[in-house]
Amino acid sequence: MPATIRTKATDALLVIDLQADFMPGGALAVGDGDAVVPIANALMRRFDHVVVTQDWHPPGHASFASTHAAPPFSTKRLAYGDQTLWPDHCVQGAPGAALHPALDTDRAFLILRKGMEPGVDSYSAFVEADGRTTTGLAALLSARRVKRVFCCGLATDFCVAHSALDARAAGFDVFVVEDACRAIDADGSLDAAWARMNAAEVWRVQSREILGWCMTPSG
Ligand code: VGL
Ligand code: ZN
Repeated sequence: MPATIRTKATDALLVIDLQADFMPGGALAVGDGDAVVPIANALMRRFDHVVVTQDWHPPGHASFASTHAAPPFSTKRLAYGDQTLWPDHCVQGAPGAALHPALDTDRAFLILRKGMEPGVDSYSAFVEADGRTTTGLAALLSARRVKRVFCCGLATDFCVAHSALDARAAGFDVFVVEDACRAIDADGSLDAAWARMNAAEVWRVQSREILGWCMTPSG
């Protein structure tokens, strides 16, 4: 089968949070998370505009359960709304924050770090959890004449979904490459994320539609 999606000069790929802490054995491990690294590498070669994101929290970040002496995966009301509390993860400069060593970032024009504000989380690569503070990414992509944004990485139901929804809200046509993502899936969060994405007309696609069958990586 030939590729059914032909990538264009006005397409961008976001490669989201492929970091050690989200890999098996990491502090906030996403099951099978490392399986998406070779797919992301293959996808990046098909895009003229590639952005790699990196969750990059200061120690004592507001999204860490330890900061509030609360159990991980509980919820805490913060100034901007309800925040899921996570195990400490992706602390700036720590080994767990490093990008996966097999991720080939050579074609990325930007490595965007997010979640750096001590009191505000940022699942999205576009807008922080306060719903107001922009990372500037939408303007940067628009300046490069990008019209379509393809998303892959971790986790489908958190950083990928929030980035996809915000890209859509910023006026881009948005595609999530499902098999190039893996989910945390706590309390039905994966189904809920797809419901929101479907409602927003974020399109679900598979990597083989972009790569063609013969290019689907095996490992
Ligand atoms: C993420 C939870 C906390 C993600 C980041 O990359 O999906 N999830 N921080
Ligand atoms: Zn985080």
